[in-house]
Amino acid sequence: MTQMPDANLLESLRQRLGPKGFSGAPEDLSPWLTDWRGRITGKAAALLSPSSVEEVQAIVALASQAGVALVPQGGNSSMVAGATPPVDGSALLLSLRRMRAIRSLSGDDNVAVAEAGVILSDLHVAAEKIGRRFPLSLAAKGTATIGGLVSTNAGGTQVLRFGTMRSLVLGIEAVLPSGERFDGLSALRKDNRGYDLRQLLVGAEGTLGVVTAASLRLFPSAGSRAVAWVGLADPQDALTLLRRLEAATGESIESFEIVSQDALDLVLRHISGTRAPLGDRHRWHLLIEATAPEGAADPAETLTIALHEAVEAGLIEDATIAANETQAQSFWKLREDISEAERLDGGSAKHDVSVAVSAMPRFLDEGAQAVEQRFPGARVLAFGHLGDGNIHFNVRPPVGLDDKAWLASEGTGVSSFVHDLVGEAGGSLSAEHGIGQLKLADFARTIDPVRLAALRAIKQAIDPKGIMNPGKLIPPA
Ligand code: 2HG
Ligand code: ZN
Repeated sequence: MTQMPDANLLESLRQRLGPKGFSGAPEDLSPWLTDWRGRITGKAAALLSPSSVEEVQAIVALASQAGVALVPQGGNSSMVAGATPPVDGSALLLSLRRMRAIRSLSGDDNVAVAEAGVILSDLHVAAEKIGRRFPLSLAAKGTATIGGLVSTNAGGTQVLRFGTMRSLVLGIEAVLPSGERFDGLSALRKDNRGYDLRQLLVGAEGTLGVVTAASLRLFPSAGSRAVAWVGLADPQDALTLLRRLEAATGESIESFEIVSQDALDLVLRHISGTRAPLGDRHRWHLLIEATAPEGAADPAETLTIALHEAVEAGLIEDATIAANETQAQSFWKLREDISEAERLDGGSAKHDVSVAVSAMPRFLDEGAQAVEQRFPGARVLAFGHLGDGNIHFNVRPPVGLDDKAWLASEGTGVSSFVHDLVGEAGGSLSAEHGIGQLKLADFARTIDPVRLAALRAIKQAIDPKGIMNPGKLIPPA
């Protein structure tokens, strides 16, 4: 059990951090107390915004002494309320947003060292300036921070080729729950000294310490990219297409995203300036991106031929390739704005699930049927990273019902039902977004006891007082 923060602790923190680093003002706190989806509003007596590792150490040391919990937060774009403080006001909010230095960028090593508060799109821009690229990308790139991306092992739309955050992190600097600084930033390509604390911190959702900086892999800038929009009837054919494209284009396919017609309709309805890339309606759509390095042949040509052959063979119904960068961006907007369109429409019970890539087409069909049969009127909205076997299998309320009321009464049951289907298919109930608060009950209900015991033992060893982001990820005893 942690303690409630008292006046002494708050005063010590205020003195140590100064006016820029400490605020108890409701207007400073309120934008950060509710998760992006608007599902949970927490409470905190103070917002702590350190500007250096030393300040983070001081905060954690003081909180540890007092036995008071801390909730680390980056851009507050979690889909599972992973950075939202508990509602009882027992924790302090620790924002890493002021730590936004890119400490170094090296084209020789192909490594960037970025502090936790660096915004993803700022890192993209900085890397491009030296002819390099940090490939991880996602819709929230304008707000998501490096610390959050590391702590949630973020995925996004380029995982097919570059992997999740875990495979892009070479080093980590973090403040452990004791207040000590763990310096694991050295970006060695090979380091085999046993347990890897850096990788343990990736995806730990702030429960083992505060990530303050990371060394990240860079790649050569893409010389050219081709972005295609495809209409088709059957996700099984989409996978056949993916394997054909991979054979035809080598390593160049980096995104293979699926969008249902319903998801596209939502975007067209709610996001201004959008229009459908193809004339007809199709049950499913794909957004495919291929890139090639500087000097290599433009992938558009190979992609055009391959897609043409796929239409001829009846694998897909229609396809178009963006004629220029503006059009490429407009295709991407249709994909990236689905979450925002869904939110504007009233929200959903979200399920960020994975099964084996080859099992996903069947899951999409049978899963949707099962949900719609069990919860009449509920509408499955499926989209996401088909190439990775990870789909956002969201369920929206029946037409005409109040979204919030439906989510409150049916949401838990719908989610348990979907997560059980995923379990039966041998999949994961969190492919990408993490556990946070919103997946915790179902994670606790379904976790293998051997894994649970190991998880708890690690947590206990590193954070014996339980001050780091309590109520997230680790199922309570
Ligand atoms: C995406 O792939 C994100 O766009 C968000 O992971 C998914 O809103 C969602 O359910
Ligand atoms: Zn996603």
